[in-house]
Amino acid sequence: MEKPQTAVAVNIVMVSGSGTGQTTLIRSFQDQHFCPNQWATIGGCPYFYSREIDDIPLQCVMWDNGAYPRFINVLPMHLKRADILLISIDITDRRSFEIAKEAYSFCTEEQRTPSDVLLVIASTKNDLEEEREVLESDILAFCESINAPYFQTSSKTMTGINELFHGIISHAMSHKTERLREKISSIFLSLTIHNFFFN
Ligand SMILES: Nc1nc2c(ncn2[C@@H]2O[C@H](COP(=O)(O)OP(=O)(O)OP(=O)(O)O)[C@@H](O)[C@H]2O)c(=O)[nH]1
Ligand SMILES: [Mg+2]
Repeated sequence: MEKPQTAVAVNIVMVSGSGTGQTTLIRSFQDQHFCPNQWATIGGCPYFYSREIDDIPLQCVMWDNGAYPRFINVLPMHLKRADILLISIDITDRRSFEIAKEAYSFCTEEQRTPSDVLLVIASTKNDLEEEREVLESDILAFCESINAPYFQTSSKTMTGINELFHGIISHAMSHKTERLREKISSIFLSLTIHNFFFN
């Protein structure tokens, strides 16, 4: 694959109900260990992740949106530029599942997200199986109904965290480099046609 001149930018927009463990998920991925005791997120907060993947520079922004629906007003602004919409469900909180379904409807209504956005569902706190309030079969049925890939995670045990972020980032990168290549070929084609007629 040809190395792009500029970095590929990937926007991950994250949405969930209060206390789902969304900030902890991001911080644990960034620091590669469990980061408890986060402040409650107010509005929306960007976290950055830059790497070279297969010689391609990557600049990833993970938008940590404050609890849905409390901070619903700032969400459309972030959704507009989303490559990935990541909705999380806390398995120990039945309400977080209901909120995730409501958030999914809000985010995908009225063209709030680009039509080619990758929608992903993650469950959190899978180390707390004995406190489970959301059936795994209900989450799977929801994911199937909206055709979204599903990742089980626990920030506490670092289970599924790298699989989740590396999986969605590499998907978005190959999607974006493909689109960039298509754009470059169409510009090249227009220039060739222009030169043919006007030179
Ligand atoms: N046992 C366990 N606790 C977790 C896990 N992830 C997060 N927590 C705890 O859950 C609580 C809420 O985590 P946050 O990351 O602040 O949740 P949030 O979704 O960002 O919450 P708000 O920003 O307030 O909406 C904290 O006490 C975390 O330590 C996990 O995987 N396992
Ligand atoms: Mg938070």
